[in-house]
Amino acid sequence: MAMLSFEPKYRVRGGTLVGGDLFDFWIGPFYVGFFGVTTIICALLGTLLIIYGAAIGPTWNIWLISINPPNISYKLALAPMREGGLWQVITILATGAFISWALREVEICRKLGMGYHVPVAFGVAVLAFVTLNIFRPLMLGAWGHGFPYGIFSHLNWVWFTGYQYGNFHYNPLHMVAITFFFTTTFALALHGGLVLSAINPQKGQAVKSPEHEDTYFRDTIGYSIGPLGIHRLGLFLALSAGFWSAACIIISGPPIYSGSWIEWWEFIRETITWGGN
Ligand code: 07D
Repeated sequence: MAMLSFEPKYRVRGGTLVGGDLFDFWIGPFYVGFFGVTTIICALLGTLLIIYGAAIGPTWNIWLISINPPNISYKLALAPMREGGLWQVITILATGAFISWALREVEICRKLGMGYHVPVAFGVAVLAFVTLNIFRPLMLGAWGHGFPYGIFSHLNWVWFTGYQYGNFHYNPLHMVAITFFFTTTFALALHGGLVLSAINPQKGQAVKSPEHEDTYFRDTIGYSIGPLGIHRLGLFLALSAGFWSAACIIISGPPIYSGSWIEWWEFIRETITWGGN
């Protein structure tokens, strides 16, 4: 069925999680839904507050605008608006927008009778965000441990937080996360290259099928994971990248580990004895 005739057939009511029929309609190509409305409200309010924060701040330079979390001395209390309160409200609104967006994706999945793979995937990105700016600050006892909302300022936060633990490259779970990130891009490059090579052959040649793609990899490395398998692998690699990122930052700080990641590896020398030494 061609895409344009498919859409009206499947744009049917139902499958909503809350609100029944209330926002169960489309505006042009966009499904609205209860969670579409909550996404718009949170995102608009959050964006306006960021603009307000920029307006009361010292600069309009886009690279330098920064909405900072409260000072550590505020611990887990609410701070005055100009001293980190804005950051706290924006964090709540950002989280509200992300969760609303994920739930809107769930409603669309339900309407189409699809699996929940897309919202689950987006959920892992959201997990990384809430780990950085909600779970970890809660564990460390101050909102001041969250990262600031600014282009250069968040880079400075990563730099500063990284060196607080000696050298972040030595964080074992940071290693795992980076390995998954790099493997994800490698797998997608191979997959994208393979699909384009089959679907977009030289002028005058017939478009090739997945059988050709499978045979290409069997001929090269003796194994093909297959058309479904590559997408399962891709999802696994990408979700693992996000998951281990969240894990690598949550273990950086009390109550888990607050020393230098370089020295952490000393445990090998301390726990393993080599031939009686
Ligand atoms: C948070 C994005 C979620 C997105 C969502 C959707 C918006 C914007 C706007 C709220 C997590 C939309 C969002 C529309 C919202 C507002 C206003 C993803 C998120 C919800 N590192 N490092 C990582 C590498 C070094 C350090 C992750 C590489 C140094 C610290 C990843 C290198 C030092 C932290 C990664 C490298 C250091 C990280 C990030 C190389 C610094 C983290 C990916 C080659 C001296 C962060 C969970 C991610 C982390 C993180 C990669 C180097 C420090 C694995 C490749 C040695 C402190 N680093 N790093 O998942 O784990 O982000 O975050 O050198 O906190 Mg690192």
